[in-house]
Amino acid sequence: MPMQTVRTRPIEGQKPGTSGLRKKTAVFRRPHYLENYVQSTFDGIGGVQGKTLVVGGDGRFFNDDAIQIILRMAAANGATRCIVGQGGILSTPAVSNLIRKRNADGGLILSASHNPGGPDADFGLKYNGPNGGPAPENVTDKIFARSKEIEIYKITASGGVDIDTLGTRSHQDMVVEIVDPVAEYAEMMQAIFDFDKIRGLFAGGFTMRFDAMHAVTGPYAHAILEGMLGAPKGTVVNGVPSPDFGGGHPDPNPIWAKDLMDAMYRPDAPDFGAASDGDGDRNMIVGQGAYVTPSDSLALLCAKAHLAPGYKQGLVGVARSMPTSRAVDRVAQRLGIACHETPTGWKFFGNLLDAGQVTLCGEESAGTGSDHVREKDGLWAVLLWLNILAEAKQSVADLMTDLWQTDGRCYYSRHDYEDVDSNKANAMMDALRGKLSTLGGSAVAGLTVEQADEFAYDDPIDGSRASGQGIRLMFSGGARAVFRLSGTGTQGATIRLYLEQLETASDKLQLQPEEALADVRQAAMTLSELSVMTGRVDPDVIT
Ligand code: G16
Repeated sequence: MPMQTVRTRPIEGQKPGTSGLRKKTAVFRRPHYLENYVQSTFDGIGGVQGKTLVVGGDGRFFNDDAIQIILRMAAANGATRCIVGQGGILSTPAVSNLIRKRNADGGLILSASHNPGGPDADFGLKYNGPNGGPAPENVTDKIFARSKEIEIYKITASGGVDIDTLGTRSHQDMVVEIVDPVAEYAEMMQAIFDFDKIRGLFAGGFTMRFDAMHAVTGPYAHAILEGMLGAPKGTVVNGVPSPDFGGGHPDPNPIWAKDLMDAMYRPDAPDFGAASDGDGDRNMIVGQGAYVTPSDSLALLCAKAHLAPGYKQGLVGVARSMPTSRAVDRVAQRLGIACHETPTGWKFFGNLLDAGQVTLCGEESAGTGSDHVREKDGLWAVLLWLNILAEAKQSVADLMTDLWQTDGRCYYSRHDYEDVDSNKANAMMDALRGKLSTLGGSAVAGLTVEQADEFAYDDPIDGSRASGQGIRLMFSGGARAVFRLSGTGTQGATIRLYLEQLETASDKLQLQPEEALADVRQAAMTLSELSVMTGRVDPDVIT
């Protein structure tokens, strides 16, 4: 068989982070770089001989070329079948669904998520396991270990495979099946939500703007929202995936989805606004003049999910990542269901979902999902909101106000300090870590520290322990500040400061978040000495 075994050498730094390996595109395009990582992944999961893999990406620059390399390497390593999205396109939740539905052995997703794309921007590759979810740490550790000792990789000598035409073909001894990226995902959504009800909502004049941010959800949103649900043409904007996402950051938050925010805060705003990210797993929700934080969105979905057919039996339990606000905890407590707190990273929800202990989960970083797949799912969250809006017949703002009146409001904001010198960022975290045991009882900015610790998680299913998962400062009166270093950046270190303040007084539920969070911010800055240690005063991004 025309197959090459190529001699190679380890390349430093092929360590998967929170969400696979993410680097500058130029790094991925260096000779042997992608090949080394793909071979390390195959070796790290025990080989792909006889296996079926799902392959697809968010359409960013280098997507097509990288897929060709992956297919040639899968064939040379003995894989039986690769299921590939037409044109190389598959959203992350669609990959998760295909892995599960087709009983595949895993999948490779080409994306750097919400990071920008292009020759000078970012690229990424992540491996999802047979449950459809991101590889757990014991697997990513093996991949990293292999990347440090790799000596050869295998690749077929022959040229490309047609990935643009639907149907089945072969590459050497491997079957390549090109599938419609949307069809099976849309079918799943139809089984979870009441499409008739949502169609009725649109037929009654309900208006919406969905911003696909030039990224992967465009085809999905056109087909589902405008095609199946009858939303008027033009509801989906920026709906054609482009290799550099129209030159923007496909990151659904008020900063990068500013056009959508502007549209939703105008007098003629549509009833509902939403956006998704590069690979379709994140979401942003905004009503008329009413931005909903991801943490609040999770709480609202937890409170109302039973209005959608897929969740009409109620929820078994919920989970949130540690830095996510505790709004969902309050709803879960009222409903009498368990609420789990896990480290940042979707992979930590996997065991709880597989064990049937949680139905919904979510993160402050705009990820929300359920047990329907093993990834966060942007369009799913939008459809669940639509189903709730269709049943509740209330506006987004009224739904949120009702929720706050019932459970209190967790004011919340995240401050990001980007591209900080890594040594300085680590020194700041080390210094804060070093004094945690002395902080209890200290008063600062009118708040008293009740507990200061570094979050560690013991997985209740497999007993594994994840430590060093963020520094928490809990204050009297329901305030909390969390410090964490990002695991997804590609340049320097990003310090994330997460601020939260609970408010239950009914006359204080409509404050500006900056006002409600001023004391906890000052306390966090004082205790961490962030400005002195890093030279940074104001954050680069506030969401
Ligand atoms: C990835 C993970 C998310 C996680 C996020 C954290 O998101 O999939 O579960 O919340 O990283 O990012 P950071 O470490 O920068 O705070 P994505 O959407 O980039 O895959």
